[in-house]
Amino acid sequence: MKKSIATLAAAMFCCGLLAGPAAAATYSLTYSGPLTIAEDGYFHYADIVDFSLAGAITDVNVMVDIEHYWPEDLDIYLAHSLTGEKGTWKYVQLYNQEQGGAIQENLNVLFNDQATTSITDAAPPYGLGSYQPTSNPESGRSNLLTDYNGDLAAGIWSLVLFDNASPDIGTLQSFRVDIDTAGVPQTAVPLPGAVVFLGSGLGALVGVRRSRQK
Ligand SMILES: [Ca+2]
Ligand SMILES: [Ca+2]
Ligand SMILES: [Ca+2]
Repeated sequence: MKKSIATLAAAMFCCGLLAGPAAAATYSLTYSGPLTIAEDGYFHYADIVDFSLAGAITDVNVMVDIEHYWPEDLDIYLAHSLTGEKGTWKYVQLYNQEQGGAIQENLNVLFNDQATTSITDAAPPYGLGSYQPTSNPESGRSNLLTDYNGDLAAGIWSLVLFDNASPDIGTLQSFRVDIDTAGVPQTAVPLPGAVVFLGSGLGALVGVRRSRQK
């Protein structure tokens, strides 16, 4: 059943590619948890799969709703891939163990490059505010959501979470990705990658799930 859904989604994606230039659009995609962010030494992935999105990205914002007694244990990334294949994932770090202190509980904020303050510089409690992603990403990682601009919006959007310290654990209740797109000419679409994905089906998603972290 799952495989047939994935195949249908991929077919819709393919048809979208063949339909020509896409109109500008705004998408709001939501993942509903709960997803436990265990202290098990592993990254935890919350995936939104949507191959029907059309056009190239002009802006991405991310809302996270996380229950956690000590959010500064957490590293949080947004990751996107058009196909799910190894080596195609683009990561942006949103949050890097920001030193909020004990008074900050939970994390329910919007990450937006156009906000006026980085969450690194904000004083908790953060409330329901909008912040730029961390200004102190892990070495080699981007902290710019604008890095997605120009990429095709379709594919897999994943919130990637890691809890660095015990004993407090948390739960991802939900996250939302807001994506603005503009139309792109048909010649800009990477058809060979899409064909490979169609041939590999759901197995490609499962395989990449284990190996996406570089
Ligand atoms: Ca970190
Ligand atoms: Ca933005
Ligand atoms: Ca912890």
